[in-house]
Amino acid sequence: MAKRGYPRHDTVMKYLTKTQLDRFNQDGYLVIDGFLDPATVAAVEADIARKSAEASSLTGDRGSFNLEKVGDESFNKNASAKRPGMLRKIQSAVFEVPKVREVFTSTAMLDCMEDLMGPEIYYHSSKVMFKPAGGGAPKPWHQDAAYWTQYASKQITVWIAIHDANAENGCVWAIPGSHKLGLIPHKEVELQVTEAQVDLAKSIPVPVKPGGLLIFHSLVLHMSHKNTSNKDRWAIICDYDCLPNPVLDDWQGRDIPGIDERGVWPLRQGAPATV
Ligand SMILES: O=C(O)CCC(=O)C(=O)O
Repeated sequence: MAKRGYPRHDTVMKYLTKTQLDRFNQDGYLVIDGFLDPATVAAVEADIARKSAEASSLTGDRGSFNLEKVGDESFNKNASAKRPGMLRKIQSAVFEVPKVREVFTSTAMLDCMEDLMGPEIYYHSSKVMFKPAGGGAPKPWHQDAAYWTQYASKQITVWIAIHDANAENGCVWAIPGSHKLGLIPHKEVELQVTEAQVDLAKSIPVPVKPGGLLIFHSLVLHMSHKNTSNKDRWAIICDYDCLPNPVLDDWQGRDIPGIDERGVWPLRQGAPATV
């Protein structure tokens, strides 16, 4: 029996190559081009646009909608001024945007996650992350595990580019191998680490083409810059867990299909295939 958790090398791979798995273990992240075909990317984009239209007259956060804030500090949750109708996030995206749910619960996606996490896969949280042209806010250096300290740091995040994400419009930057550093202390305001805590010389941009995946370990240090270009940068993000921890954010006792009475949403509960 493979042990619960990841990585595993003793089982048949369902989606990834051994080289990709080794790369993930070494760097703590992995890019896979062309996971979604252009038609699927277009369908997801249209469904996000449909949902976003509901937020067009908002002047403050409501429900799953988070608006961009004014100024470079707009990632700071204590900054009050909002940019009316300009979305930063749709939280709980798999429950709000059906095409996002289809992508993140697809067989190919779960096969890929199984190669990284083992045969037990649980949903953890999800969002659409907008970085609008002409000022979409930066996201400072952080490790996602800092948000989830009540759980073992075994989550893996899948970040999918809906638009071309490059250094001009605020792609993700990462520090290869930083998942081996353990959890670094984060500041309280919009959890982040200071640049003095990061070996910036090792940071590299991680551009991703539309439909491509960026998969990262919850301890990898990463950030993204402000979008000063004239091109929007949208991404869809899902966090998976290999332990049966309750769904984050979304559940709160609501009756959501798929989520059991513990607040846990098992996505796959298979026996490992042995070589
Ligand atoms: O999409 C981005 O710009 C950054 C996202 C990110 O850092 C995160 O979701 O943890």
